[in-house]
Amino acid sequence: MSYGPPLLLASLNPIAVAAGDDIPDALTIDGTTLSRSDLLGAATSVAERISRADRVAVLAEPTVRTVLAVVGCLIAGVTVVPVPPDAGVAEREHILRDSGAQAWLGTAPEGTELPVVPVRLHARSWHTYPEPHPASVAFILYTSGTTGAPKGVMLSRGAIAAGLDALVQAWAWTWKDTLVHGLPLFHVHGLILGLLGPLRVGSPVIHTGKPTPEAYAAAGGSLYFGVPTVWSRIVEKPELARELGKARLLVSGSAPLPTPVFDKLAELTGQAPIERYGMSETMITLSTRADGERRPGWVGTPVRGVETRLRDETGEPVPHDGVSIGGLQVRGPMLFDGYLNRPDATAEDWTEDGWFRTGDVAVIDADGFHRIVGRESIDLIKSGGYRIGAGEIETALLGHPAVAEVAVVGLPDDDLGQRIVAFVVPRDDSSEDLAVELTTHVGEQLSAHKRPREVRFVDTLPRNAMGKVQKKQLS
Ligand code: MCA
Ligand code: AMP
Repeated sequence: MSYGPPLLLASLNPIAVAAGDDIPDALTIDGTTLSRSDLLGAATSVAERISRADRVAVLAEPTVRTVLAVVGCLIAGVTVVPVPPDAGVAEREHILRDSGAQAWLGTAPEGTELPVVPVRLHARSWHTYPEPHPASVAFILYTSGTTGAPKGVMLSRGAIAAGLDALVQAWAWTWKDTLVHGLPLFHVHGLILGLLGPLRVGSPVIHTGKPTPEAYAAAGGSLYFGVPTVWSRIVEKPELARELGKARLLVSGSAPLPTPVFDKLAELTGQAPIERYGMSETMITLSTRADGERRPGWVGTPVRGVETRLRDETGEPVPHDGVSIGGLQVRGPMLFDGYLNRPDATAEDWTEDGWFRTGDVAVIDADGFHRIVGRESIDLIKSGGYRIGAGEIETALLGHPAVAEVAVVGLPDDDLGQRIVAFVVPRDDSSEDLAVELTTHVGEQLSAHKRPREVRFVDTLPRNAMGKVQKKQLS
């Protein structure tokens, strides 16, 4: 008999749950609140149904079913492959094929060929499972590269535990906090930090469905997570923003927080936001601290266990003087285990001496504060906090018969940070209808957030003597 599990989700430890009449509810999502006992009992029942599987796909809608599926897999030691609920045909097929998921757990999209294992909301089991090994892969999270289809980032239980504990320390996060967010449950931000974080710490979490200013203001939490688009929409509604002044910490990440938004948020809520920086591959490596300086435009210092350095194009060190710009490299216990089935791409990302190349360009000052200056590649777009590869959208558009040539770029956008714009050379005539058709086509093949916000028809694309498209000239 083992009483260990689930150590990763420490607040769901069976002994603590059985003993804790007064411990707070675990979570509220989609209008339903679950006590810790409900969550543990229902998720353990899920674990019993899938404990012989290696890897299952979960359609990551923000629902109780998704939470039970994820927690059930973590209890049983089954790897979860979260699938964006709005993933189009090509993206979903790629994720299923590449990941080797054996079944859908919970809700499945129509017409699927994989078996479906239902998640029962009212079933309960109190069986206990041994804690899976920390090196075992908990999640395969699909994330875009500059070209090709998304790659599967393998995150181990040990990496997740280390990554969360570092944030607990940086943000003085305790079970007394109530976390509020409305972020998607298929990326590190909403899923690992926003769901597993509270279940590790023991703080309740309220998932608002969508991260609207109204829902954030009404939730009455002490700790809030948002991408910059969420914060910029909140400061547009001063009355609602002021409500957040009662919170302990407002945390921004996934993309650069514009300085005016930082300042406005500080003015309206009486507190400067915490900024932190991370990647699907690394979890969160840099952050300002609950008890430390919060400087607009800067993402703070390495969290516990992380080291960083800057390198130029030739691999030579770049001084940490607050002005010199270099490629940011990181190492630490929360890094991923490589891309599934892609040893080539994994090897490319690591230096010979064991540092991960983030692909971001940064400066570090003499106090160890970091500022992210931008990305090395123009082909990785950040829109609404989503990382989107230009190549993937170009491939989808080239699959449409009306498209002769295409170049996709991210152009500056006050709301989204960058917005996806497709420059298209049509085979025949262009029209407003064709623009809508192409946008819909991308949505059918990929995910909704990968649809171009704008399609601009052009006669030619700017190319250099080698024939390569000069994306910097597209604006
Ligand atoms: C959007 N719409 C469109 C188009 N684009 N319609 C037609 N054509 C298009 N091209 C639709 C939307 O589907 C939506 O419809 C409506 O227009 C309004 O869009 P909008 O208000 O802009 O909202 P949104 O774009 O749907 O959402 C904004 C958002 C979202 C809520 C900020 O981008 C978001 O959830 N971002 C979070 C991303 C994230 O979690 N990233 C973490 C990864 P309708 O209203 O009908 O739906 S980064 C990570 O994990 C690392 C480790 C880190 O550092 O955190
Ligand atoms: P993803 O893998 O979707 O999490 O995207 C990771 C990328 O998001 C990083 O490589 C950065 O380019 C960007 N990013 C995340 N957090 C920040 C931040 N606080 N400031 C600037 N860029 C960020």
